[in-house]
Amino acid sequence: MKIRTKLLSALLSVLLLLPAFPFTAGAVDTVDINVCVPDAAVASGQTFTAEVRFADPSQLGSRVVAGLQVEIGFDTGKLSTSKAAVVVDPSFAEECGSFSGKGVTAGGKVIFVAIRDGFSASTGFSSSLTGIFSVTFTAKTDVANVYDLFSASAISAVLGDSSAVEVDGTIKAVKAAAGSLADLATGSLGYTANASIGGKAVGDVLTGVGNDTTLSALKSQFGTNPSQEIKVKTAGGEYLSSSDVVKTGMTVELYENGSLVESAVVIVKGDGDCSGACDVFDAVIVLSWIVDPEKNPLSPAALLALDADGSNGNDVFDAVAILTFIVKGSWS
Ligand SMILES: [Ca+2]
Ligand SMILES: [Ca+2]
Repeated sequence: MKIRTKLLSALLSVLLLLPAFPFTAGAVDTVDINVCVPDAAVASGQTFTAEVRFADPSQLGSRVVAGLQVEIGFDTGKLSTSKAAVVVDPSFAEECGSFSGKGVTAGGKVIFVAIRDGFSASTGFSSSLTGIFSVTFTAKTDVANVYDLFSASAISAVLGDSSAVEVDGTIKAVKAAAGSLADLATGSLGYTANASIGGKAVGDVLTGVGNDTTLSALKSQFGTNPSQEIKVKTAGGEYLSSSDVVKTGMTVELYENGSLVESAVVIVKGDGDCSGACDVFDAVIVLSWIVDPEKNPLSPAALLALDADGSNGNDVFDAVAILTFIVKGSWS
């Protein structure tokens, strides 16, 4: 009851402020909304997230959108969710101010309403927006593919402009692209497929991992959503705990709803002895390898990490670059 009361009061405040805001048909331009749902099996008790987004934010630029109402029906026999699991996108929330409301009904419907705060006849939601809100569902039973639970007839949206004219558009469930390490890596992190060093294949690599980076610090550098998880394992197959340091040659793995999606070899620049940091011993081992690579072998991942000057090969200049890094404290 409390949820409904709050939603109602939000709606009421909107109605009081905007007595002339009925949605009526007639506009020509369209604004489409996607409900991005994982195309994956989810086991009983597991969670997954549906992201509600503008399909093409540039549509907002050509069309003033001042208010919207989105409803997503779900099968209460197979899924559960709550008002707390409906999370408004921060950028979108900023543009709404206090003019948004959300609720989950006992009958199995997520309802979201929002109006642009402080709009004028020419100012609706800005075209830099993508996300609107997300809903995290918990499976009550094993579901072969959660995407199949979001039928077109159960989701709806109505959008209006600041002249109280309904904006044409569509809302549909789309299969969320499984995330990739390349998409999710942020900041200094980089992903390179099929990397090699001096003609030796290393495989897919994650670069830009700094000295003494713990697993929890690394995780914070990925823009994962609640259905995704980053894990790192050693060459021996042991998974790191949060405070363990990520080192050259370890494997970073991306899981989506519990399934392994992608993996890559970790490269900590300059860390050729796989200690997790670049120090003087790394300069020593690259010189040892140069002098006698058969007696002092190094893995392709180590050689890539030791290519400190980025020449796609290993020579004395890598040792010089490593020593320079140590005294300067940065690679640039
Ligand atoms: Ca090292
Ligand atoms: Ca080099």
